[in-house]
Amino acid sequence: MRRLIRAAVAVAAAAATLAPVVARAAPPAGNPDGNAPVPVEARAVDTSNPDVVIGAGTAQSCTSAAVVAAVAQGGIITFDCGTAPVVIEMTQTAKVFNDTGPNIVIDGGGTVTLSGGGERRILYMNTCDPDQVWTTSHCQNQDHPQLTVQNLTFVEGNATGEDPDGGGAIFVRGGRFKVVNSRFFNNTCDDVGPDVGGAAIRVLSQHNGEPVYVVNSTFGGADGYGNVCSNGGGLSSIGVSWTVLNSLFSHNRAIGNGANPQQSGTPGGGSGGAIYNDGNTFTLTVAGTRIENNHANEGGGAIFFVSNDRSGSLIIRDSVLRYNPSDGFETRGYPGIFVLANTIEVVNSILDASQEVDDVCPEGRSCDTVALHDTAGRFHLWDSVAAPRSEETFYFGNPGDVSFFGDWNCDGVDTPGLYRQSDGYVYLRNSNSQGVADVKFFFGNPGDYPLAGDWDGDGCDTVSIYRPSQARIFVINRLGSSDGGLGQADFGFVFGNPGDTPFTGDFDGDGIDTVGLHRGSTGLVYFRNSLTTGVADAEFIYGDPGDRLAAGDWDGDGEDTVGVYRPSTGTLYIKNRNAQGTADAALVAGDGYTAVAGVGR
Ligand SMILES: [Ca+2]
Ligand SMILES: [Ca+2]
Ligand SMILES: [Ca+2]
Ligand SMILES: [Ca+2]
Repeated sequence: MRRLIRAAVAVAAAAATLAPVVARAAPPAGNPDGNAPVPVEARAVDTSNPDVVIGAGTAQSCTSAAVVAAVAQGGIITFDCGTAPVVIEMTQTAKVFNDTGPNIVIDGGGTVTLSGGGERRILYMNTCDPDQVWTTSHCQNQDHPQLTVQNLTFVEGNATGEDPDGGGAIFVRGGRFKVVNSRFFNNTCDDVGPDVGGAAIRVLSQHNGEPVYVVNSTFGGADGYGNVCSNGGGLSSIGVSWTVLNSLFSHNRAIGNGANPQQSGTPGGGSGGAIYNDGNTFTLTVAGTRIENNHANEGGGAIFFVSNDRSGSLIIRDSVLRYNPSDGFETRGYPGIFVLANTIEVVNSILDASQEVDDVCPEGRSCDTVALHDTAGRFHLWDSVAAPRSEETFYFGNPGDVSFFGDWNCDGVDTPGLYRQSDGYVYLRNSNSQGVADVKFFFGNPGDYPLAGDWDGDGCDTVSIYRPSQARIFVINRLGSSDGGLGQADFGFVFGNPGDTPFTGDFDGDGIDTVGLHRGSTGLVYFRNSLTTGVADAEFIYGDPGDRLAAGDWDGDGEDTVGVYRPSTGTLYIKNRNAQGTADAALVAGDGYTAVAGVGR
């Protein structure tokens, strides 16, 4: 039976409005790279012969009251709101009655958005709620109703303070539930609590433990669209199995704190940035899915999966889980995941703590890359300033040596050098590999800092020194050899303040390297473009106290600019202009590096 449902009077606030342009630019449904096979029972339902149509061809006819009435009636529900995308502001939660259906399908046709306005949950089904009619004596395990939402967008649902709690956009207990081609943006639930979760969806008590299918759907998907709750920014459940296919979760957050059971003196929560699954025997299958840039205050920036009796299974296939930081805890070897399970199966998938960052070197340019020096005296030379990337590692020198890079043999490739401050010895190597020094000499006084650069533009780097006690730079355009002393500097000049750390680069692209200084306590960076005494040609604040600074031509435009390695977060921040402001790229490098250098190759 096909019936039109309309509100008798379209109240302005309750009527649909044409979606603003920004809503049309919102992330699409699903993971475009997902190719997991979708079982027939997980696919969208044919809604070409609906039982109920909401609206009469215009946005104004699509009201909250019409949606509430249609859902209460059940059956196959579609919309006729005109061709343009519409947002229906719900003034009441739409609730399923358990004696309808048993199949209930809500199909938004790809143009309908249901909004909770930040005020209320959008959709509710609960076989154990007497107000929605009890249809069996065992409400927690019954095969109906079977609810499907498809081609719909849910925004700004809010279940804060609700009982039962969680499920900002959708709460389901009992029967079966399925989500296809749908999107969830900016939904919320309680911000603290040990077990409350599912800013987008919370599900309990599915029939015979059969899975909830989530297919080709998006949760968050871009900065400013994420879903946020104490636990489970996307999905949350107890004792429920899920099969998540070809979907995208990003920018969702679990913001509670104190975990579950909560540590004393805390409100609890903060686990499962994207997905929070608790219970005994259940299975979470994630396939063809991307989970990226979600965050948990406690455990599992991407997935928190706890099978209390260790009978559950976590299966991840053909998926990418990348950069889902867990501030509290995660399972070793599974970045972004905390898991207690019988079986953990990861097949053809990427689990990575680092963020994907496009190569900062534009196509066709020749750019510097990065080398990091670790506390063990090992160099890590990146093949590109990008993530993912590969790196070469090799030992050279002793732990504690001051490292730098330069082109000692004028072949266009930078290789490492070391300065042993205790005895003023310089050790240079002409290849990026383990081995002894190719060139060795002494220069300067104990306590001096080494400076590598091409001070005369002849294409060869040499080693000069900065003497902090005098704030004086001694420049020399030749290398020593054979354990000899280097003799007199070519010239010297005063620049900088004692305590500042020197760095070198060609900041104006004239082919001559000059000297800058970095004040670690404040992040002040200043440099001159000539090797003479005088005021700085540029001065700006970059980075935090404690950052390690380097200069390099990251974008291949001929000018060296700053980058910093931040030990506290293990992150490298690259900037393509010598000025204050946000980094052009932030790359997770890892912990435990003492120095960073720009490396020409
Ligand atoms: Ca070289
Ligand atoms: Ca030179
Ligand atoms: Ca220069
Ligand atoms: Ca540059």
